[in-house]
Amino acid sequence: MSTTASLRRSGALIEMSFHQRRDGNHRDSVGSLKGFVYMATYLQAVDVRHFATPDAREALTCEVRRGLIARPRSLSPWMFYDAEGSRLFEQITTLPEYYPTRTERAILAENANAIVARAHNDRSLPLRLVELGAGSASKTRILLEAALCISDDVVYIPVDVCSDALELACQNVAYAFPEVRIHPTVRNYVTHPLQLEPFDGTTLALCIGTSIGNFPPEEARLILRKLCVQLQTGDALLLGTDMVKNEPTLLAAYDDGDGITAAFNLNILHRLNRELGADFDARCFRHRVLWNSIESRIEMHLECTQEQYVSIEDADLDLHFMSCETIHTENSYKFTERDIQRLLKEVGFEIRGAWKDRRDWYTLTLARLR
Ligand code: AVJ
Repeated sequence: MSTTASLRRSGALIEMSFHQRRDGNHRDSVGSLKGFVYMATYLQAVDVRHFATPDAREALTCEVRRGLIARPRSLSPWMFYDAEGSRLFEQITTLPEYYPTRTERAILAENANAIVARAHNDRSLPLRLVELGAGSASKTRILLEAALCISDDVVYIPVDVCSDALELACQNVAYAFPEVRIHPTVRNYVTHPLQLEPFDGTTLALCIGTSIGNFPPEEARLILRKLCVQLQTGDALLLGTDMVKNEPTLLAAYDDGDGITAAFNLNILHRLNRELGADFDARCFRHRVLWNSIESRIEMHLECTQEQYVSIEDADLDLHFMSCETIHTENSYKFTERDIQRLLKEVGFEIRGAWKDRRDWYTLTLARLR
């Protein structure tokens, strides 16, 4: 059962939804919630301290036990996105080496009207945009602007594991488009698939920012299949995918000269120290990136540079890291056109259009549910 807190600013309605456990405790999916969420300067503050739940810690503890006991060791990329990780990722998106964000934004700036018009052809009906992994929603505003051109009833559901990022997204959107109804949802859509209310209009699901690239093909199919279940025939999906390209460009995008991506990667250890009482010495780990051409993915690892004993109190774990041992923290799969077509076809979508940049570095594909 979901619980809704409503905040009202003249004209703009923002509803936050949280999942309620059987024992009545509210919970967000994962990630610590700050004491207060200020939606916009005009809105009243909501004390969400009691929303920060043992479950967030539980999900973190389960993941740590799953990933750090196994060999090779790994941790899931959703663990990057606590407040500090989300902040570092926003910084990454501004780096000269990290081309995906600005390339996608340029494609959207040129084609948002065409994309939205093709997704929503009955202008008398409301239009709902549901975004998986919305982050700060800085690019989504381009799509919302286009949506408001063809429908005067637009609903936006940003979904993110990090409430701080979501807070920023809501502020950005509520300020720019007070007429948009915003329903932010703090949720880990990987571990807790999204549940959408029935909607009497068109839903355009957004999986942009190449976030689908974090998942191996079978998991990507599973995530899109679970999304399909929440959509109706005629609803659409906009999928953003980073394409396979020359290795030096790919490696530089994940190992920038300023070391921001390295800090983003190492932040996972700092997070475990902060939230699970671990005692990682992050100075004894270094950021490693490699291009796995067989799997068509960039891999990020943390390599132990000095033998280390680590205890993670809340996970009841004592670990021994040998020098050169690694923790695999992220995959970023890169796509070919055939990969995109196969993925969308297999989960039940028919492709309605594709938009690229002039270097074919990035593709936005619009698909409709059959
Ligand atoms: C947010 C998952 C799309 O894989 O490109 C950026 C995350 N990792 N730099 C990506 C990321 C390192 C990003 N995604």
